[in-house]
Amino acid sequence: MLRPKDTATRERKSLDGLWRFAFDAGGVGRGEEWWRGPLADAHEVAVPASYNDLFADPAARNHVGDVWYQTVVRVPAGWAGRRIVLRFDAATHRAVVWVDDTRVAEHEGGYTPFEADVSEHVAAGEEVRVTAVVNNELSWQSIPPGFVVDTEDGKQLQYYHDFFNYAGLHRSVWLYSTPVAHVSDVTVVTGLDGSEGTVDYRVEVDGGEGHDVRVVLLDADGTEVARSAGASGVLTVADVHPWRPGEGHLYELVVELVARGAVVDAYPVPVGVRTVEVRGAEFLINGEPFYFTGFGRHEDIPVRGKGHDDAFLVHDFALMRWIGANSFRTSHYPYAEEVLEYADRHGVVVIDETAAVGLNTGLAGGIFGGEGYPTFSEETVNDETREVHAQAIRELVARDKNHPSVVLWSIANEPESDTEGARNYFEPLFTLTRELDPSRPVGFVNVMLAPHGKCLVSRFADVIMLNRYYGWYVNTGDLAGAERALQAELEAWAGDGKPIIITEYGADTLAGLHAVVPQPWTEEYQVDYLEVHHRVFDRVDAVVGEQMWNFADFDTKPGVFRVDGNKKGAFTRDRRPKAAAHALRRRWRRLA
Ligand code: GCB
Repeated sequence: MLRPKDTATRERKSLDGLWRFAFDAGGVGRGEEWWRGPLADAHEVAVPASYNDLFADPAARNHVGDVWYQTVVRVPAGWAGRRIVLRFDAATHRAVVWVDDTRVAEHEGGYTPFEADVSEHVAAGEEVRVTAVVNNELSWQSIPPGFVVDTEDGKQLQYYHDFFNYAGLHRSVWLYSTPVAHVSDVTVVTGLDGSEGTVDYRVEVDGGEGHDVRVVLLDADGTEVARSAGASGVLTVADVHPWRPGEGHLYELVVELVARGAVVDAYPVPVGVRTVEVRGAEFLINGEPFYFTGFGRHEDIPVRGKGHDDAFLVHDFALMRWIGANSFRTSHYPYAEEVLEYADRHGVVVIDETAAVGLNTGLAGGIFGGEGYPTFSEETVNDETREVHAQAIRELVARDKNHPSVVLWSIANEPESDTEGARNYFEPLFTLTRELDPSRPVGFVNVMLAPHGKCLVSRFADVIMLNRYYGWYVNTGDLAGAERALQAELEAWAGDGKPIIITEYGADTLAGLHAVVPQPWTEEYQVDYLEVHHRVFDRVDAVVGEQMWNFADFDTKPGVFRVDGNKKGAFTRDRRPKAAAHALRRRWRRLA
């Protein structure tokens, strides 16, 4: 799905800012058709942002159910006769949208965009009312899964993942226009052969029967390096300047739709020419072994919650650069497209993950009302869930396929993976991901509960991704024992002959807490814990990466294991370094 852009033939208008907003605690808005007029008793709310922490009100933070967003927008007068599209970059976890009284869109899944052609429902120069009902409930058939419990105090939400269920319009909303005949999709796959680069392209067109497609590849300074005609083809670039980790060199593929010699539509796609390959136990970028350093992260900041924020975007990348990180994982959902575009431009390597987190009742089972649920069953995660999961993968690949920064798909985080149910659930999802994108390796992130020899899903993966907490959840306070256990397990995985990325290892640490003897939660313990892990990684050749958990402290639901959230950050939630940040910086700058 193409991101809205201003081009010679296209225009976009941001709908970001303050919107009218109403909680629908009784769940009556759909029946009462609240979209038909101005929302009554409305608050004002910021878009983009999670609504949860804006109001200093526990009922707002913990609301479960529908909320209503509304704004009025004037359609630019110059858009007469054009195709007009309303686009939401994200609505967490699902939404229905109306333009005035007409229902125009519905979308499931909180972290991928959706849009509606509203040309027939709006008039250039006139105002329209845009209303969205956004719902934050999780079920066994949502990705991520969870369930709603009815209590005396109203609905409560339970889920198996370790971050707060922030909700709302987390990313920008756009009204944009294109010509009626327009470019509707572009796919690029790049190759390298010595000093020659190739750009395999495929263009899809809507409403342009009889029109021609032509493409021009420009270098960063605007010089033309290749051109071609036709909806698909291969461009070759002599003396190519590859995209590589640390250096985000980008070309621009300008796609034009042409009728009778005139350009009808133009759309530019940034292109990084690079290759990705798994060979034996190595992960190769441009044919060279790559070692991942960096983090699992979250989209999580004070007040805005999961709302995208460009200031934090720039600052977080600055901190990753400061610390010597060359990569991160979009744990545990697709991040804002702004983040991937930034990574493209700055040569930061990304493991791109779906929102399939918490498909594992073993991780928190029993805590919820004393009831244990099986993860995979007719009543819990089932075939219908798998179809929702498959759709989440389709939407992720459709959105992110052209980003050179994305080198590996992660289709789930820490699902149950040691049962036949898991094996049957996941095998077709691996097949699907490879069909959608044969150019990138595919994996999932394995949980400690399914170690080597027990996991039945890792056989489908090109890369082994492991989250390990020796010295924290097990061997707590016993780093010598942790070192032995980690070494033994990694050696077993190395026997599979695939590359291993440690996608999580970490220890909760309260900034400012110190001790002279090793004490969990102190800054010293976090440093020692990391050192032990690094020693082991250095001894196991198949380990091709380390992504510490987490970049920064982040918010979670309340719990006896959580002190104002998860404290495993190298940085605090307001991005101040703990001692571990300095230790990581020394190591990663040396490795670089
Ligand atoms: C994990 C999860 C992550 C948690 C982390 C922790 O394995 O993947 O979402 O936050 O452990 O800190 O427990």
